[in-house]
Amino acid sequence: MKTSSVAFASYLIWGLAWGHYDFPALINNGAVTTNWEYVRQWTGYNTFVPVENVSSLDIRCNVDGSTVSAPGTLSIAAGTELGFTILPQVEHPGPMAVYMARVPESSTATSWDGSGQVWFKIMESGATNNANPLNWAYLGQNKVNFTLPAALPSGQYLVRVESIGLHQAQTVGGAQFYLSCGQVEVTGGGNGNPEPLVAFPGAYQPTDPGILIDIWNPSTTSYNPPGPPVWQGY
Ligand SMILES: *[C@@H]1O[C@H](CO)[C@@H](O)[C@H](O)[C@H]1NC(C)=O
Ligand SMILES: *[C@@H]1O[C@H](CO)[C@@H](O)[C@H](O)[C@H]1NC(C)=O
Ligand SMILES: [Cu+2]
Repeated sequence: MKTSSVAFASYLIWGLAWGHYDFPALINNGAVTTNWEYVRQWTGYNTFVPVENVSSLDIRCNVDGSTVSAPGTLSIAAGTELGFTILPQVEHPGPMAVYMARVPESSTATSWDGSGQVWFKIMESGATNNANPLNWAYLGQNKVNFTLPAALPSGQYLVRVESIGLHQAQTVGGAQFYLSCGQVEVTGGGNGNPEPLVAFPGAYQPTDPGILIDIWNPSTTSYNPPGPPVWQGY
């Protein structure tokens, strides 16, 4: 077998047999864009390996995702539908969330690192029931989409999508964070004041009830996602 075939075979084993996944492309009002054109191609993306340390910089935009740029910044109108593709699909039970952070005037979406208390949540999908087993809307899905709030001020933003795999979350550091950051320029925006604002790392603690949880225990019949509440859009 040639070396390249071996590498490809191991890629398949890591990507599929281990049940890992990532978010390579933005979806612009239903139109899938090119992989890694608007999403930062973090180091190790082709291994699909999740982040497990919520205190590390990797929790912001994945490994090297604060300093790596995507080539493009997607122009998209406030109040319309943005999304991410999921490759190959969400493989683990757990919640989905989307955060955004406004790029400072002095910087650009391609060069900003996303540091500071700047991130607000615009979408959250927790358990869809209050019973064991808990059910998850995105398990098995290969895309996630959401409405950009109409009140979102115009300007450049980083958009951070996150799926948390809770299958081994019964031990500290066992929850698996699958995440990517996209680069967008919001047009036709409003005068909203996005809040509350959090930092990554900082927003999560390893012992948050939505991160340290035994979903396999029959007495677990509810779920409380980590992080701030969703911005109400005004
Ligand atoms: C998590 O990351 C923080 C910050 O880099 C580091 O201090 C800590 O040792 C890491 N924890 C583990 C368990 O690797
Ligand atoms: C996501 O896209 C689908 C079409 O693929 C649409 O039916 C659905 O309403 C969208 N979801 C949200 C939250 O906008
Ligand atoms: Cu996995």
